[in-house]
Amino acid sequence: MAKQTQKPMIWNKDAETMPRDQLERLQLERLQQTAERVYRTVPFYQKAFDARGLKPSEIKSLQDLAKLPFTTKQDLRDNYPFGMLTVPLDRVVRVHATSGTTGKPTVSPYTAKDIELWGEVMARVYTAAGVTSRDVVHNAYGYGLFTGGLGFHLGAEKICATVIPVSGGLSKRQIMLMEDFGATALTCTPSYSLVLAETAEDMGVNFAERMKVRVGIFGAEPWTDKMREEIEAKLNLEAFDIYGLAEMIGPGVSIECPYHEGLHIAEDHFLPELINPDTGEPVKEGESGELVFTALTKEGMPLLRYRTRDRVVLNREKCACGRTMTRMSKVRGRTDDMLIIRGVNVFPSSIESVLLTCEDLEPQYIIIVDRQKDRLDELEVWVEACSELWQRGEYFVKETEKRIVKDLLETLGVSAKVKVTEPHSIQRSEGKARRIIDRRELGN
Ligand code: DLL
Repeated sequence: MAKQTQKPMIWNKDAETMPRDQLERLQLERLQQTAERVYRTVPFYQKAFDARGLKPSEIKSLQDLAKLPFTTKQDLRDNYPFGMLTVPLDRVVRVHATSGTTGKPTVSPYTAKDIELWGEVMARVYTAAGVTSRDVVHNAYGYGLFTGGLGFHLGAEKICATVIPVSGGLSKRQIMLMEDFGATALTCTPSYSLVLAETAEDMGVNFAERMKVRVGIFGAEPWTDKMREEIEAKLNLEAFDIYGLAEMIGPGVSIECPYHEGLHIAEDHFLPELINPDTGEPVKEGESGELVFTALTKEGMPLLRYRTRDRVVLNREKCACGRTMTRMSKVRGRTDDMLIIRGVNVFPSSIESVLLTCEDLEPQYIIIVDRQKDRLDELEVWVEACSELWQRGEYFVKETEKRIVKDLLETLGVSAKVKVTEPHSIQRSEGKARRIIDRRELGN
């Protein structure tokens, strides 16, 4: 569990601790305005409203949200690149994009007002993690079309911290710079934080002793609480989970507070719903479902009921930190990356949890799913040994493999082959880690 080293701080108290009835009135007002605007300016939405026989003026309560059409990644592809804009392109001051698996990226255009909004929600993020103007932020999220680098940069400047725009890669140099510049906060993907820990070790640098880093804000990919423990132990910092997606704004949609009991959603700007991915109906309170967001204050490309495909649980209770904003659990997987292996639903996060309970293994792994012609699906997990295990020799490596096979079978209900590999043998990532190779989809 994360160390509670700080007392909660709040960037925008009026907004973040607003009584819920007031917040809901504000959300409704903003929803009505946004629906009117997209209906008037975006042909896609006009068609979708008309097809339902719905006029924006019929939205009278937050429950009416359910009458609105969903927006999917496919809709964004169909309207690529700027078909969903509500303003002329000359009002757009920046464009980000996410690389898709199927060719064309998904585009996120920002007006000047959208950039301001992004700065505001990122300032909330840093403040929730206890980062202030006195901090030196080593920002190792990738700069470029990806929203991570520039989003964290913007927020750090907004709170007047000292930001080091190092981006990803050249890890040895990063270790040197972190030490020389006295970084106190580290921002990068959770998997890259472990690469940095490993690099320091290889360089003979005792990270915990030599670095002043006390806070890490990690996101952009799924990671479990077990992974959090590893990171906190290796880097000697308090790790905060941050969530976001380019279609809404980028990082800044939600963030943990020092209580680490869910991620507070900036609900005055991003209205969350939780649905059953198969039926589109809301799930019952406390159940897990697919997260859907409506952008309430975006100017350039406000999306209605955007299907994130991320599986979470929502908690609407007020938090001990004082925030009234709904909390989402850590992302428990994606509705589209759940693997179905021999008919059994397998979540990569469950595999990760099993692997990380074994102290002899490093948190570096890949999951391979394959199906030879006319044969059953095969699940294979490759995971790295820690150097002590590797040095103990083959017998102990094989024993560990057997143990993990047994644990995976018990947890997942399907059998898996396990290969414990040499330290440093699995490719590291500077950004989002790619951990799943599903050869079945490739048809070979
Ligand atoms: O990953 C924005 C971001 C940058 C968030 C830096 C946090 C830190 P996209 O590239 O559009 O945006 O990817 C969005 O990444 O739908 C989730 O599936 C996944 N994701 C993002 N944050 C988390 C997280 C950025 N904390 C997609 N935990 C989302 C699990 C996450 N998954």
